[in-house]
Amino acid sequence: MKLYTSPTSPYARLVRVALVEKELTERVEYVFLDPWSSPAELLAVNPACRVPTLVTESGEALTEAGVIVLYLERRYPEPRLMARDNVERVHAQLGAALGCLNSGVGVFLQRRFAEPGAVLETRWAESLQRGAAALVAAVDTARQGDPDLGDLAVAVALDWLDYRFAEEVNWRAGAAEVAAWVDRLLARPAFTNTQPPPA
Ligand SMILES: N[C@@H](CCC(=O)N[C@@H](CS)C(=O)NCC(=O)O)C(=O)O
Repeated sequence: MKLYTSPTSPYARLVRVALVEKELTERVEYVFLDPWSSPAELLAVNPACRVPTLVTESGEALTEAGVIVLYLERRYPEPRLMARDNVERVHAQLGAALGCLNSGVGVFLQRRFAEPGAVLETRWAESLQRGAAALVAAVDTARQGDPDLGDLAVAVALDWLDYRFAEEVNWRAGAAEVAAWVDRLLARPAFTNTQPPPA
């Protein structure tokens, strides 16, 4: 497989984390690039020019982080990142984490490219706060066993909030147990090996 990725994309990080947890890294060639510079190599496999893009062993180009991690779970089922009993919760957490990232990345991009206080910046900043609170509220810190895809997605999203919005989205306040739970996940090699460079 070939993964087009970048050091800072939280979407790409989710795929990279899943690849480590599924013990697949030896089967992947990682191509780090800046999607914003429209590299021909990325455009050739993804017309939207976004990371993550995964080219499978059979040569199919897969886009969208959620699609890619669910594909990995289906194609390479062991070790499992989704127990049959948890299918609904895992999908709910995966969607909530990606939705929260969409709001956050939207705010980040509005601030970079749009006028200050643009309507979409305000709308997405509000949904970012709600999304972060919902992610924190949905964590079950008492659940035993290895983290699954839902847990990994939540941890990627909350860690990205610390990376880009530490002042503005203080999800750790009043959530000591969830913060400790996230920090335990962040100590796993899947996370330490995929940490973004200093902001
Ligand atoms: N919905 C996509 C979002 C991916 C995305 O927005 N990636 C960003 C980096 S964080 C990117 O490549 N942006 C380049 C562009 O949109 O031109 C997913 O879930 O994978």
